[in-house]
Amino acid sequence: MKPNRRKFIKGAALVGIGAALQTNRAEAGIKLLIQQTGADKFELPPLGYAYDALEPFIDAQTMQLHHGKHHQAYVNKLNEALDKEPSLKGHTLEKLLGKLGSCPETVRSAVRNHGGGHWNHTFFWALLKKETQPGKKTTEALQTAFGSVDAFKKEFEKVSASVFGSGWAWLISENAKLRIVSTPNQDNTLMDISPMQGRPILGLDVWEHAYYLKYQNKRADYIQAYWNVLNWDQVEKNLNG
Ligand code: MN3
Repeated sequence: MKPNRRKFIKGAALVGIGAALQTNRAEAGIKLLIQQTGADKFELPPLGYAYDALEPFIDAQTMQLHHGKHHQAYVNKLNEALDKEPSLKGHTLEKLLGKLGSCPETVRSAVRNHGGGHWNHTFFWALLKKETQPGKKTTEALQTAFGSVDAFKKEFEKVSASVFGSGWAWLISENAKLRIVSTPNQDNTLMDISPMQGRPILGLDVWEHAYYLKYQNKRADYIQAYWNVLNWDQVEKNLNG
């Protein structure tokens, strides 16, 4: 490719990304904005609680590997991709994911997989805490959308169990309407390339690395255990977001 043409495409991608940020913020009201640091790098966020805080439902070793190894690897590989395309530096992760379609092809898959991995896990860690209960607004919203909190749980379990291979199950808000969806791999509904669009309210990682040490092939048991560690206070915050 001629240098001029290449430069033009990079410039166009950057302008497109800026426009997407404004649209996303205005329409979806996204609160979780993951920033690059002053060195234009994304960083592994601290969990905010001990690795064994979710025992016995999610074991300490799984949490340690999941956060310290898997999530760290997504962050590292995302940074490596951005080093190859400096035009993508200085943006929030939400902005990058919302404009993947215009992301230079050389790094698009890397930003999708590792940027998605970084966002999804950052979102997920905040959703884990023992002994919380659905708040008033959450209860009402789930009743309106699904009939009851229990009916929501049943539907969410069904969708989580039926993800083929690796992926995520989500409760999303799409134009203030709640829906349960799943995405493959590290995709999420903030990505412009996703067939489902919406603001995640809660999500469950159903990759085997999230549960295999303790639950082996019994994903259904892991999904049941999630209800014991789902941070309903954070769900309520996300709903208000
Ligand atoms: Mn994971």
